[in-house]
Amino acid sequence: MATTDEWAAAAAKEVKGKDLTWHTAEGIDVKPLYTADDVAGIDPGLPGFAPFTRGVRASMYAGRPWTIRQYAGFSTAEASNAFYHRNLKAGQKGLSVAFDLATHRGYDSDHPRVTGDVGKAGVAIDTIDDMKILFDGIPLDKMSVSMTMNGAVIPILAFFIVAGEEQGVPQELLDGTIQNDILKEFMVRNTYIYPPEPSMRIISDIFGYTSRHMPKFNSISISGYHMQEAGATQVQELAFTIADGAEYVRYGVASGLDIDKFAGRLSFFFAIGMNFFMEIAKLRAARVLWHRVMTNMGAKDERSKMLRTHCQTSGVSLTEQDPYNNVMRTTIEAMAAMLGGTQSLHTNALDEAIALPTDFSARIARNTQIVIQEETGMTKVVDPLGGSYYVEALTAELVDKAWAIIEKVEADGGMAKAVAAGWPKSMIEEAAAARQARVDRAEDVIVGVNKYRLETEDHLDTLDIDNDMVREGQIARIKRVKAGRDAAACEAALTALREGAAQPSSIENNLLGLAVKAARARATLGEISAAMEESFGRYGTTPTPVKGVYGAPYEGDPRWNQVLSGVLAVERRMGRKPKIMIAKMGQDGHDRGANIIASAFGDMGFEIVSGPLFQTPEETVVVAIENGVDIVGASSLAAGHKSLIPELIRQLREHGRNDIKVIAGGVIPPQDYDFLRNAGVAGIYGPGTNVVEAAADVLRLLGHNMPP
Ligand code: DCA
Repeated sequence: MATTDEWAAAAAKEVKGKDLTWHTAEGIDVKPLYTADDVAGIDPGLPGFAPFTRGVRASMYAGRPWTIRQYAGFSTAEASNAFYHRNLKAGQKGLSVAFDLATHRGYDSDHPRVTGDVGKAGVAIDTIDDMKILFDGIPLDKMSVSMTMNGAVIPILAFFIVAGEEQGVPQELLDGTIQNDILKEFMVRNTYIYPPEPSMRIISDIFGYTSRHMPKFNSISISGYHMQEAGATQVQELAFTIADGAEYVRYGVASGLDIDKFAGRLSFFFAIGMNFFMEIAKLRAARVLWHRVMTNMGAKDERSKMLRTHCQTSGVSLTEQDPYNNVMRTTIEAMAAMLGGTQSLHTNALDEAIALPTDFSARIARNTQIVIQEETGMTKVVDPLGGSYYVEALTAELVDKAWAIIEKVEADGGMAKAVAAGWPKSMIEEAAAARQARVDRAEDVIVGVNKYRLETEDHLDTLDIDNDMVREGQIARIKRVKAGRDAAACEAALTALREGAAQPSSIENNLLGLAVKAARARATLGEISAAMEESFGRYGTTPTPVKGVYGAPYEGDPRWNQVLSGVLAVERRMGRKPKIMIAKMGQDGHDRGANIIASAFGDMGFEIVSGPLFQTPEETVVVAIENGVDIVGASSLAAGHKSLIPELIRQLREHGRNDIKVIAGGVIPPQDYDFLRNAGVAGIYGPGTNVVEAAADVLRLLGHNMPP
């Protein structure tokens, strides 16, 4: 039998001494070979038994495969309902509702701040009537429904409960999950409404209400997904998600709940990216960590310590370029999710990098899971990678690395305090900027983007939503609902909610309980949100870009130096640094792209003006003019670009400031480029743009003769 030393000598000879260690972004040194020595002392136990490393059920998929749960929703309740029926007929097993950004942020569709957002990145829900139409013909006692809602979680859950009631399904029988994870919103996704403290009260109130009345309902989906999408490493995603979970449990207990009465209904949600084995190990490590955390917090019931999770394949791993490659990417990620032991899975559609799925792309995405479940035999053996030297060693290493961050969070007093201090967000943003630099420098390969790029891209048909039509329809329905309700009864229910929000939490003042009464009285989503806003206020932030992380690896790079000289030349000509404002308009809080651009351009010598989130075009123009910027870069990831950016240009012209150039970046389908150019957009930078080249282009716009 050969020894590992003999193997090392043989391998070194083959590669002429080259170091084969892979230094991952997580700070893990992955070796080219794992052996029994690496798993000495590691016993992953058995599936269905603590600490659930190998899965939460004894029989796992051999007994019942994971739930195929595709996240979907767009335009109106009618259109989304029809889409759900088609998908369920074709083999989907559970529902997952995507709401539009107006709904997320607690605005009715007739609110002037949301003209660009209604029905765009999800379905518009303003009233209980919308919710009833959304689930028409879908029995809510038989179908488990997940709802991604965090900001307007109280009215949405109230509408869901009342929709069930009016379908004849009592709330005790409702099955599903509400995302309800506000901490990660403050960290990465920004679809909050209220400040952190009242937002945490909302969560405890939901735990209280659901533990009393909705025993089958998962009261939260503690989500790492958006952290990875925002650029977090797998260790960061793991650590902050588990730490978020611990914080929610602490708040639940502090509100007077018995830990074992609600913890069994907490669920999780992770992203699955392209680092195949790391993702498998991450899900296994998550279960070990949660079991440890919950044991330390005094949970007795094993169900309270069992981490059940949904997964979604990674959106940021998909490319606009050569998009059929996305089918392979999603397949690989789906396999990692199942080999890691997920309970439920969404597989992204191949056009997800640029638009909402069409029926065609949604079918391929769904069938990716069906093929794995029904054609491959992969589900027949529980945790088939259990005992793999590499997977077990990696699982243990991820547990240790994440635990170190969790301990730091706990030393800071828990995740709410850490989020308020801002360091988890900065850590993620630094990881995002570093990753962007690795991609732009082609150190991390993305096929079809920074390697093997096609000379010409094939056109892909994508879904476009007529936003004006959806908004008009919604406004008409809001009017009908308001005209048909008992105005006094509705006002009384809203007053009770207003007063409940102004007082400390109690069973009588439970916000969800009060909102259910308001929903029965036909109060709208905007009215219910506004009733709480009177006491809680509305929260807002301005991004602060990280410095030096993007630029550091470029030191000495010739192209980088050309751009730096270009910026200096413009600075000399203008007598000040060129100024670019990074603007986020509409209710789209996805600020990863905006932050990366701000960080990178800042490192290249531009002066950056970061606009606050959720601005109207008018507000953006005011900030741009007051700060004397040369360029406004509008970052759009949620399909509002066709209304918000032309309006911005119109407003600039109205102020006589045609000299301020407008560029656009983010998720913008190529077929919209001409429309935007005709509206006056000077440069468009879609997904896969090299940021240094984008800066070179901006210098050209500023009149500098930049070499190609
Ligand atoms: N043998 C026997 N029973 C099983 C087995 C098995 N092998 N596998 C599952 N079951 C049972 C479970 O006991 C469960 O019932 P319970 O809730 O009373 O324990 C039921 O079947 C449903 O299975 P589960 O694995 O819980 O799957 P889902 O209902 O799809 O729930 C979960 C998954 C992650 C817990 C949930 O929070 C969810 O659906 N999240 C989705 C979040 C989402 O879509 N986000 C969008 C971005």
